[in-house]
Amino acid sequence: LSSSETKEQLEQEKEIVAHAAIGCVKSGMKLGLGSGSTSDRFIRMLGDRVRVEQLKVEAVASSKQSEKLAREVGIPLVEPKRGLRLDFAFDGADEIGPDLSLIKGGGGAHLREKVVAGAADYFLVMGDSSKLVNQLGTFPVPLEVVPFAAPWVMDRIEGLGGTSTLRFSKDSPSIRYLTDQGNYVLDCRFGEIGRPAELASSLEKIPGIVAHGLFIGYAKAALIARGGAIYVLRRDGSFEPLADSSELP
Ligand code: A5P
Repeated sequence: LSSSETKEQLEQEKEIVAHAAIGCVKSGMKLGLGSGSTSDRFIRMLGDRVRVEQLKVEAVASSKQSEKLAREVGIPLVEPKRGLRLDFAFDGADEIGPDLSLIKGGGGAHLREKVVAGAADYFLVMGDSSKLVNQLGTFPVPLEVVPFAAPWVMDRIEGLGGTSTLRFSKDSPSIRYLTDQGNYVLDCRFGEIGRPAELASSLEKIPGIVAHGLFIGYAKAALIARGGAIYVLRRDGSFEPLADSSELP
């Protein structure tokens, strides 16, 4: 495959996996909406179902961008509130390990994505075939950091054997990228991450990191599109074709 064919294939897989995930949604559900290109597709499809089938759902958005899109397509939005639990949260990922540990935050929204995933009874990840990896670590781990702390967080990352790069805006490369909360993002490389949970707990000890992009123990399952087929990766490591989205959870 040429790289453009591959890109086209991955775009198609994103469409197929978002479509499969939509099959889990039933009227009356409270949902968490992820961020990124796969989640955007999911949000558009959900908007279609809300309009066409008069599906009654309420959703919490995990980024300003997803919030804007959800409003545009007519999904009723709610804010976090005491006692609110979500039936499902749906989101993409940058890397999906065989044990469902994830790297997220390529789009810089991982803090709110983690909050939303943590408020859901079932966090379902949607991935094209490029997202499934044997070991995490090719994609850098994003850290949302308080600007004041950034230089010392970079020193601490070096102390852990990693390297970090401050993220700049894609549109204006001289401007630092800012998260929805007004914080910086450091993209960190640690080589292959053999023990993601250990790295996550080391990162959690560093003051100034508001959220890291490792999601350990959050996902209940991942839907992976490969060509025209959808597979389900579960916590027990099973990886099987999905017969019917309603079999989840
Ligand atoms: C956003 O902050 C990320 O966590 C996304 O979920 C992740 O980057 C996946 O994005 P795509 O669906 O665009 O690949």
